[in-house]
Amino acid sequence: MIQTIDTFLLDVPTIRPHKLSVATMNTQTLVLVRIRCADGIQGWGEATTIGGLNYGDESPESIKVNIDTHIAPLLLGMDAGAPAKAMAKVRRTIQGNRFAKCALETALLDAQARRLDVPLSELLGGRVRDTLPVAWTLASGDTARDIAEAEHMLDIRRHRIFKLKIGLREVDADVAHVLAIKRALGDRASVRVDVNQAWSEADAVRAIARLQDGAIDLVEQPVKARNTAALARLTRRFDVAIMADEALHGPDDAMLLARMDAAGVYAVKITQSGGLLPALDVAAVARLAGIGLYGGTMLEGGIGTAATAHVCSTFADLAWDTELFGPLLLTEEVLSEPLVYRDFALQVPTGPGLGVDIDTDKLRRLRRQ
Ligand code: MUC
Ligand code: MG
Repeated sequence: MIQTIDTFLLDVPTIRPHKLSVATMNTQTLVLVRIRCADGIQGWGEATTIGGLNYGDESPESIKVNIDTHIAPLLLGMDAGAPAKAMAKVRRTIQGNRFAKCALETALLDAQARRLDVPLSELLGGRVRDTLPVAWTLASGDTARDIAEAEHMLDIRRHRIFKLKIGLREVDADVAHVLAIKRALGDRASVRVDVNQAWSEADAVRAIARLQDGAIDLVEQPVKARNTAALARLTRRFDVAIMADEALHGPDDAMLLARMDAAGVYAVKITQSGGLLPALDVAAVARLAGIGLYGGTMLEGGIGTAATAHVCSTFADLAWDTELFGPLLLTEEVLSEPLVYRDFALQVPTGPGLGVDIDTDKLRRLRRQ
């Protein structure tokens, strides 16, 4: 039986300013959910988002209030051994609130997998890979500093895929910044850009032509999320792969974009999808439509990152790898044993459930009062 559901906000400083077109992050607020069951088993989930309300329409505070006030009461007393049934009730009753639903589904599945003594991936169809190559985002806003950061990551064999956050400055300055970094790194790295919706279609046409000539591998969400027609025109126009991120809020969007041939790659995010099972649906649509997969992040800490890793470990084809580096951007580790990053890849945890545990002292210390 589901006995208690607790939510926590943890404010954790980032290791450096993280500049996106929509916000500059100096702190990340982790949203954690703990479900305790009558058989003594507990599960953890995460609903972390980016930039308050600058990035999306759920804030850390709204997620917490909505779970505490409206969603947790639906679940209390239900059978903890039937997570699908519990989530069916939540999905039937609650509109929107994708991040909250994701955290609750993660916690329920973590608990159930621990109960069955299997890694969470095995409840999702089973893993086909134990390691996931991980991109790093260069977002200091300074070209020389970004190149030095990339060189360091190559030296320590942590990342050889780099995603550059652009869209804040004018197009010519951004393009020059990206091409300078690609010239410095050459064939040693894959260089990609994420515009976070900042460009008009005309800006995008002008910029992407030059990025494509400069051997940039991937262009993420260049135009407004709801301007799917423009995304489709850009996908048709260019050879360089165009990825949908903010345009993709779960399986319905995945179908819509696939029908329009609007993107060559999908950023699969468990929170944006509204849970782990809906994220698998997004991936299934992509597979059937010939769209490439990329394991995306909302810069979650260790819980959400591990959950996404379990999901991605089940993908037979993960052509564009992942960006599951969230915990590495934070100054504090909230897990008792950190996730392992080695040889340019994240090792998918192998223990029961998520295979990671919260450090309760850290939780007490970092928790917003
Ligand atoms: C996004 O839009 O992709 C993921 C990595 C990063 O640096 O920002 C996020 C959000
Ligand atoms: Mg993005």
